[in-house]
Amino acid sequence: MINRRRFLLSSLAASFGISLPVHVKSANLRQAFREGPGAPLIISTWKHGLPANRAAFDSLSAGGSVLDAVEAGVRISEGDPAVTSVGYGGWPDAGGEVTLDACIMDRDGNAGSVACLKHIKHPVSVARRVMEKTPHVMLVGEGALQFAEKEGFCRENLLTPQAKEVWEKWKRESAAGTVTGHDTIGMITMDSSAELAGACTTSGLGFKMQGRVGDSPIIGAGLFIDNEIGGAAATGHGELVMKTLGSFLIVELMRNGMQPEDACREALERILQKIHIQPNQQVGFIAVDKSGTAGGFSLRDGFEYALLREGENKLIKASFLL
Ligand code: SD4
Repeated sequence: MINRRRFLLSSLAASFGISLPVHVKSANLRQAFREGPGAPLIISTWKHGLPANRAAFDSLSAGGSVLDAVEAGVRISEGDPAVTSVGYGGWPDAGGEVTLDACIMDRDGNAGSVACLKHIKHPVSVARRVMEKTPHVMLVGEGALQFAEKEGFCRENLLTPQAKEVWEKWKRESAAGTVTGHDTIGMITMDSSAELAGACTTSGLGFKMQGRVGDSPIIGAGLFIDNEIGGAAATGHGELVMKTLGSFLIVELMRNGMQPEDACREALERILQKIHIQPNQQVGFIAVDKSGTAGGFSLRDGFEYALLREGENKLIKASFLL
């Protein structure tokens, strides 16, 4: 009880701008979870997060690790051609090529990432191999593809007839430089022992400049996990998230006692303070802390996230700033 009181005190102190020593806050977050129900919690961005959450939950239920679960979860969106912003069926770049960005992070602070990867349907699984089988964090382009093939991943055509049609229409009708789409999947999974893992995977902004890489595969921007504190993930215009290292910032704000939703809001305020944003730009964040509190927030109206906890998997409309 004393520890729960201290946890509440820490949150209260944060709301008055008073900072407690980091080791006290971390210990309180850990203790608060131990006093909680200890059920898995899975949060992910957008409506397609619902089936992804379910797959992550099924993986945990089958005895998978929290890392297995987060990978299994986002692979659902990667493999679904109806999800036109992730993996197979994703909208291509300006040259008509599907290039994928993804990252994954485990409870021990290990991370793997791929960017501008062509022809491979499940970039998150390649990112996991980068993490587990190389001394590096990130592989890009041709090198990432070579590594994937060496690891046994097969080349596939990722451009569906539907995506090709949309791209051809864009080429005929749209002004050069117009980009679109905000449906990256970012997921944070917490198992019943409060261990955390996260993943983020996308085909990036539709019709992006060739060679462009967004926030999603950048550790600290599209995703960050600190197993002592919590995790955060981003969706939307990656340039805004990269310039403010949004996910890392959110985890640091939670380290200082802020609630996940407030931390997401604060990271969006930071974007507004530091960057001149365009009228069409959107960013959404999700976050979970070690006590099992989850939340999200977005710059503008329209962002939703999927939250699975205590057997219920539901879509939540995020509050927004503008
Ligand atoms: C990017 N953040 O490449 C991604 C795009 C996206 O939901 O659609 N996010 O900038």
